[in-house]
Amino acid sequence: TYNGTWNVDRSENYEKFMEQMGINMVKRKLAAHDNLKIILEQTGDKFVVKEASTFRTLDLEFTLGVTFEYALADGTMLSGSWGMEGDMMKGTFTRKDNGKVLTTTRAIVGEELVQSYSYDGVEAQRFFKRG
Ligand code: MYR
Repeated sequence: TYNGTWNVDRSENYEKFMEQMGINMVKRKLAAHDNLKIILEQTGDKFVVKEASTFRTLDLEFTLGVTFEYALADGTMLSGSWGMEGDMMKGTFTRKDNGKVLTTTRAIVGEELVQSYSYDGVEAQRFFKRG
């Protein structure tokens, strides 16, 4: 189950990923230490998400397979949805400013939640531990 509190522990290639996303260096440096915390609560197809970081706190809800909008911390708007493929969450989101696609997955691997990100040929991962 994805339910619970997840604190980011470490990231792989996240700096490169943010660069590909067009995030400037100052923001990338800050984002590398954003202390991201995600609280997930799934009931059937519905997820309630609470996100907290050094940048902001945000509450949102989505339903699997249903398109919603999501603003990145820098204001970039995404539109897309999450689905389930087996036990893995797979999200496909489109940037509203340039139409490019960002895909992301969440999976439980051992004791960790691993989120992968892919955009414009660059991939990254962030690893979360239960809080
Ligand atoms: C959620 O389930 O947490 C809300 C929806 C997430 C949408 C996709 C998130 C992509 C985040 C990419 C961060 C990139 C920063 C440059």
